[in-house]
Amino acid sequence: MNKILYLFAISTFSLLLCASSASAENCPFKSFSFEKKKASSDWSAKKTYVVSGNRTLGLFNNRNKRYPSQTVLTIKDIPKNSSITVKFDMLYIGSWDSEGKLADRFTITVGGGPEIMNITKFPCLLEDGDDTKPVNNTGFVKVGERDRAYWVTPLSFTVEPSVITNSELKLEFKGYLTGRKTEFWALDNVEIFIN
Ligand SMILES: [Ca+2]
Ligand SMILES: [Ca+2]
Repeated sequence: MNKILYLFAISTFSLLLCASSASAENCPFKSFSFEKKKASSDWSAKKTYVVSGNRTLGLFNNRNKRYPSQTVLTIKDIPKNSSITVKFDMLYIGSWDSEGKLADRFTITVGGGPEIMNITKFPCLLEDGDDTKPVNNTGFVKVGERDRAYWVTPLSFTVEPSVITNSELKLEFKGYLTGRKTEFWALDNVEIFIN
């Protein structure tokens, strides 16, 4: 079976699975796996990057002009009075710091308004602070000249209907990094569920 047919068969199969499941809860309203070079217009920053053979949305770094510092996801046509749940894989690339002078931060906000997530603890552990000796990392990815360790963490959050206006929601994903060349982030497998 050629690749396109195979992919078609898989997606048809998952559609059937969704249609036949007793509750619609398991079927995402929208999902993004970023398998093309550019993400869809739902995203403000569209560049993708291959990490261990898999395309992700990124890379991002707020201190390095070669990379965007944030991306905004616009979700339209949200049914009235519904909350939405967003699940995604967060890729922490490099030596993110949970404390000290070099501490980093990652936030998700509703279009200039309320903060949904404010992450200050990261899984990026290094033996003896040596970034060639990462602990429990998912893998390595080449960024520029260097192979950097990365850690994937599944994250999720729910947005209440009170902050959704005119059936539309803008979610801003942003990192506040101290490292210009040593710390990056990317997103993958974003799924949006209507509750
Ligand atoms: Ca992907
Ligand atoms: Ca840092």
